Amino acid sequence: MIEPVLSEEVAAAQREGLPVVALESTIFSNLGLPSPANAEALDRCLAAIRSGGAVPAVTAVLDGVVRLGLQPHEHERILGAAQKVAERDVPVAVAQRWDFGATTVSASVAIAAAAGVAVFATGGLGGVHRGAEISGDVSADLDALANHRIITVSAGAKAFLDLPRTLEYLETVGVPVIGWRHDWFPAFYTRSSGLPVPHRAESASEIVAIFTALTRPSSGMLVTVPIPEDAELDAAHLDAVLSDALDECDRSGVTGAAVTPYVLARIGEATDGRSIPANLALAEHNAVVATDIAVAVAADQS
Ligand code: PSU
Ligand code: MN
Repeated sequence: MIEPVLSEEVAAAQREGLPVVALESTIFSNLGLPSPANAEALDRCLAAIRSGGAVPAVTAVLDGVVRLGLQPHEHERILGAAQKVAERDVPVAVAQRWDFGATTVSASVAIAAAAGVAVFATGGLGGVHRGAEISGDVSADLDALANHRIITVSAGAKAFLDLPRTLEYLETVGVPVIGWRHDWFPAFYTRSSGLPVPHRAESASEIVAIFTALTRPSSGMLVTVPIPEDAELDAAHLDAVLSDALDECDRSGVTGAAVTPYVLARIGEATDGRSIPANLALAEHNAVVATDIAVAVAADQS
């Protein structure tokens, strides 16, 4: 079983029932965002969580230790070269004492839920990849949401996924998907995929009420938050870029865990870097919403 080592601050917050928001580390590593945007993303997410009155808890595997909540001097380490750690890779990263394992959503929800943290913020969730009927490529993020008791806040799932199948999968594994003040499943850089979310909520207290009423002892839920309007990218251009990038993956044999970092990098180039500020804006905004929810969770439990 995962037994994360908590920072003193996160341990104290958990003891005292104070709000905590977990963050993954893949998006801040060289697999998620280029430098120096990754450092800015981390700073903005940490600041948003603190200014909303919660304690941020970044997950990572550092020197073979599963961590939840880092010291300020350690933040530098998660900005660098990383080995991607999904939930199934956590035991390997520990046993082989990986220097820096960057945790994805699946690993992060497993780690945060193991410590009883109720809220986790990310940028975009992994999901069912286009062509999954052939490749079988379905992100472990989806099963992790179904198997750990935590609220995940994301800007929907990445646009280059098969979003209808991603929603179907979440339905199959019993994960509630709740649109945050919005009727549409967001497509990361754009506010709507054109697919309706099954349910919507207007407030953090509604989210907490749903979380409290979950039917299974250890399953989670997804809150989808659209990218702020002023940061949204042009959907038509993005579609063209995505198709090209996915074709390139096919041609050059990029598969599995390498697909997401590859496509993200191509989108960055093809949008003249405009995907980067969009990514930062949505990650920060998700952290803001997650903090509101974490504050409501703490109030509910006190
Ligand atoms: N979305 C992003 N940047 C990322 C990811 C998603 O905009 O870096 C990462 C997340 O950590 C997510 C992971 O959990 O990609 C999913 O990877 P895969 O498709 O291999 O499961
Ligand atoms: Mn995959």
